Amino acid sequence: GMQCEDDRTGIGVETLKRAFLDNLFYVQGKFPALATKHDYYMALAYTVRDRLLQRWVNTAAIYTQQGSRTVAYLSAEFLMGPHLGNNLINLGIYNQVQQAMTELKLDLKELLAKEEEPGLGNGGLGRLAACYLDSLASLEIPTLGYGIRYEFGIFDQLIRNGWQVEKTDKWLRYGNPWEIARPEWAVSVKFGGRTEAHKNAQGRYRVRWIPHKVVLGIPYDTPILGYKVNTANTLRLWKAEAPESFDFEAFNRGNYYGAVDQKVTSENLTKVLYPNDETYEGKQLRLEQQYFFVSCALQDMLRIMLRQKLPLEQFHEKFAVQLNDTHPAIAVAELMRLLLDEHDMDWEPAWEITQKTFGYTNHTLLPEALEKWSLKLFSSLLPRHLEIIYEINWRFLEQVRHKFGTDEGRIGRLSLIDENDGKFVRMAHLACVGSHKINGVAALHSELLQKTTLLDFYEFFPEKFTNITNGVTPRRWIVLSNPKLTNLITSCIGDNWIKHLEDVQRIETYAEDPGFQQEWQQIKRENKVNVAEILLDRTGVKVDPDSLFDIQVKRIHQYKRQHLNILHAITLYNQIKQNPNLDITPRTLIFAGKAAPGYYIAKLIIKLINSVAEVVNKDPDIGDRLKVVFLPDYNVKNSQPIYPAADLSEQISTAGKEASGTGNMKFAMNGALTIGTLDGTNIEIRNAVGAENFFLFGLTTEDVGALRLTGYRPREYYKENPQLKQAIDQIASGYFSHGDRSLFKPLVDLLLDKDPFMLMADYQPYIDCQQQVSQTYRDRDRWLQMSILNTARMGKFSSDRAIREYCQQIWKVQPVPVQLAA
Ligand code: DL6
Repeated sequence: GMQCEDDRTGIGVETLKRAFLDNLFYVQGKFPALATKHDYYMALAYTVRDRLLQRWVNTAAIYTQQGSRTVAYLSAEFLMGPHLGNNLINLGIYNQVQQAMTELKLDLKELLAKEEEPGLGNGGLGRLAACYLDSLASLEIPTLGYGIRYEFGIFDQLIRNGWQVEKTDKWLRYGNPWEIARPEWAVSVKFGGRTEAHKNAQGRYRVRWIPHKVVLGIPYDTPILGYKVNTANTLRLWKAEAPESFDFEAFNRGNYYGAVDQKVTSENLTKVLYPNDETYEGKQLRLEQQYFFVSCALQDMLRIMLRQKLPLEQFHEKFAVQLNDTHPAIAVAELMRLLLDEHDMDWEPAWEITQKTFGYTNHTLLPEALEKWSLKLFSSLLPRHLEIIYEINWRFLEQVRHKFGTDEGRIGRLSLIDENDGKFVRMAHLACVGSHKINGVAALHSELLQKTTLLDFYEFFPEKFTNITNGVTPRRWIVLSNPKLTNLITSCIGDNWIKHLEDVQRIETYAEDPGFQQEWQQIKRENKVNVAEILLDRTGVKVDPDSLFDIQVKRIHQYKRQHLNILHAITLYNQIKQNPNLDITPRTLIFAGKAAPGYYIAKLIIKLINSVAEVVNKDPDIGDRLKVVFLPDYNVKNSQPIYPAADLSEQISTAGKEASGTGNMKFAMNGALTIGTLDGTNIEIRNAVGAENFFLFGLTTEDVGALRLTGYRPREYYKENPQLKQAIDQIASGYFSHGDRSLFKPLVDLLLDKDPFMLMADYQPYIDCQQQVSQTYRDRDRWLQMSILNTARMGKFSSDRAIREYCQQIWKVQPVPVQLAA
């Protein structure tokens, strides 16, 4: 053995066992006979953490020493998923740890399952931030992720009687071994009050902000290790606390309850994540959260600059700050305030620094998602920022007039203030004006941004606009989730593909190799058996692993059209009922996803899926030919077994609505074929894998626009299509709701009268395309070849490629390799 290995850093099996038992004793305070599974998980987590800390501290030392240019990724959401498994992969010690646990008569899988995931995000946007942190560290780019340490993340979803029920996510209940509090770096954040003028030392007028309240921000740091490198970056999440000194002594002397009340109010700020995906909520607390973490982050960056003795004029040279959507867009005004009011800088240099500092990523075209804050709320919470925004706007609109003359329509459309229907601050406009680059997240999305939502900005400064197509990390989404496929690929082409996903292309030569196909099929089957066990355990539904696994997992939203998928399920059901001997390709339809708690129609869609499932699954005429299952509580942890088990990936949003999609990438990388519309990155996936290896259907973005213009009449499709009519009539008549005709009426009426997402128009093309899928699945060799080619050609969709593009086009940052000090 490796006798000389340090117990905190060594990676030999004997060392790992010793370190693990030591942590069980000295961290958990247990000996094996009393230890619970959770104690063992914690002991292992601390064992891994020790190995991370060695890299983390070295990384910090090198960044400080070299004064490295740093990416600051500002995001209200980081949907990290469980850390343990990912850290084992990135440290390269998964196998050693597995062996160590086995020798201690423990099962690594069971310990991994004990980790509560930090669900600090809603969906794609938060998960993208997590993939990007993995790639940034793997590419050795100095990075700080800044966000909010929500005490309660996205709710846990229960299904009761077919309905979604939300349960508080108490993820911190048993402690979090992955974070370290840094109270020594706490900052103060002001809210409310008023501003006043005063003279500075040079006798020049400056503005002072006298707030109504002050909240403390405490940073909690989590190390983010790259794959097989020594770089460990930092995710710095802020928790709100009451300051000891402010209201406590000055205002509440002798008023103990008042003081405690103040504490409770302050801490409410970071209590809970807003569970809305794609709709903003004009709630005061949400704006407070946004300003809170942004101010904490910028103050923290200023502290780092001062510590490194860098002049503030170099802020944009030290930091490239990315705004993950408009949630952190208030940063534009906050950096201006800090430079002007707290560091006595003049407007022009402060504005130049600000614009050079920020980049803005837009993640949606849906109008209901565009954030705007009423002037009333904004001025009461951030009076100084409103003054600054007025000044930015005034100067900006002067430039607009200079370029385009007095075109009041254009000026009204570009203004940072919306005066159409009440007065609002438009956060996307603030982000555009305050950034030097603006990007969409897929080619189509970036094009539509320039042609529609941000057209006026595109006309004013076209050079700011660019596209960076999203990507996902192959470490979590292939290596960790699909170890069997990983081993097969690596046994053929070596393991370079894990860092350079373009290399998986090399498995193309095996696409028609019978031996390879046989192994490929075997792995898919084992992954399906695994999911079949999970489904049985969580839902009681038994499914056939030899059926076609047809999967749609994502947030529930009308534009994503889970209800179109359900119309297909009903159609298949009716076909079998009409012809009981029908020789159809057996299918298992799997759904999962959360609905925003206040999104009534989305919740009704969940109820519909479960209601159809109930009828279909217990019908003896149907047997194993069709099953419909809704897997509750979709999150990162529960999703990891899903992608590797899919035969078919459902990406069926109305064209023009899904900015990118990232689940589509996870599926295709794991060998699922896609049925999809020409939307988001489906288009780019289809181009990459080849049109012949992709099931395309439906209206294009242009078709959707044209159909709207000429007058869309959804009821006509219903009247003229007997299969569609039968399916809709069954829903309406209570066939799936024990005769209750009122239950699904809102959904049926919506589809027949307005159908804003054009399910009626896309129904028959979808059904026909699904028929093609079923046919193709029967040709085993053809399907396997298509599946292999999908994986082989997905190289572009690694988040490493996306991050390289951000580094070159937007951030202008270079890798900073880290060596471990001897
Ligand atoms: O860019 C990540 C992700 C895309 O893949 C999805 O298509 C898009 O819907 C999602 N956007 C949001 C919007 N949230 N806000 N604001 O979550 O971003």
